[in-house]
Amino acid sequence: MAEYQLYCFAQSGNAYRVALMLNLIGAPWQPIFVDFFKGETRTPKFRTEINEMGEVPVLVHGHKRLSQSGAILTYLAEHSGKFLPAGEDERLEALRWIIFDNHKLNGYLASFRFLRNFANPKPDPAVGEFLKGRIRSSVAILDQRLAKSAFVLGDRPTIADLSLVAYLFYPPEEFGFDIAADNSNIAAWLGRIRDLPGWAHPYDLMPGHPLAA
Ligand SMILES: N[C@@H](CCC(=O)N[C@@H](CS)C(=O)NCC(=O)O)C(=O)O
Repeated sequence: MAEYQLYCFAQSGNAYRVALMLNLIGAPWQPIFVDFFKGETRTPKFRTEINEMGEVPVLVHGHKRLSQSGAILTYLAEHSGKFLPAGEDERLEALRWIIFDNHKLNGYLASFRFLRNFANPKPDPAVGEFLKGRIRSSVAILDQRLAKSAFVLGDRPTIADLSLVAYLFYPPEEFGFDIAADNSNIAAWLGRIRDLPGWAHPYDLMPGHPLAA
């Protein structure tokens, strides 16, 4: 059994944040596949034994069991000393971006991608249009931020970056638009993250891709 276990599945950008961080810090970890598309996160067993919130990612480290990628990234940064915001100002700045990301950027992007690729029945197109508008606005905010510095908090990557990349390495065809092609600062930033030793694509890092028919 590896030191860290991560409940995850390949299509989850929320879980990818944590899988990527574990890889980047060189932690010994193993994925535990969660069959989200068969409803595993909704089962009483998952909710009583794994996570009462009914979500992945869940990280197990010894006696600790953590959910919410923002909390997990914080835990890993504090334990490894890597991707750690320095001092109170940076800590709060990272938290501010992680909350913005969870709510307004990847929160909407994840919902949009789910509805477009996996929902059955398909939603009213107006829902997709609403989400697209919200995504466009949040992506522009991130792109502007990245015009000022190489990474979100400055010249080195932190957990704020690892949160914000959540769904941005998934194939553009899954979204029907290409965020990197349309936003040059985001494209350059994704390139810098891709160059970090230990980077891997979500579909190579977590189990469950391609989806079984
Ligand atoms: N804010 C959470 C979001 C987690 C989340 O929504 N996970 C999805 C998978 S990508 C999930 O497990 N959803 C289960 C469900 O909706 O039933 C985080 O960052 O960890």
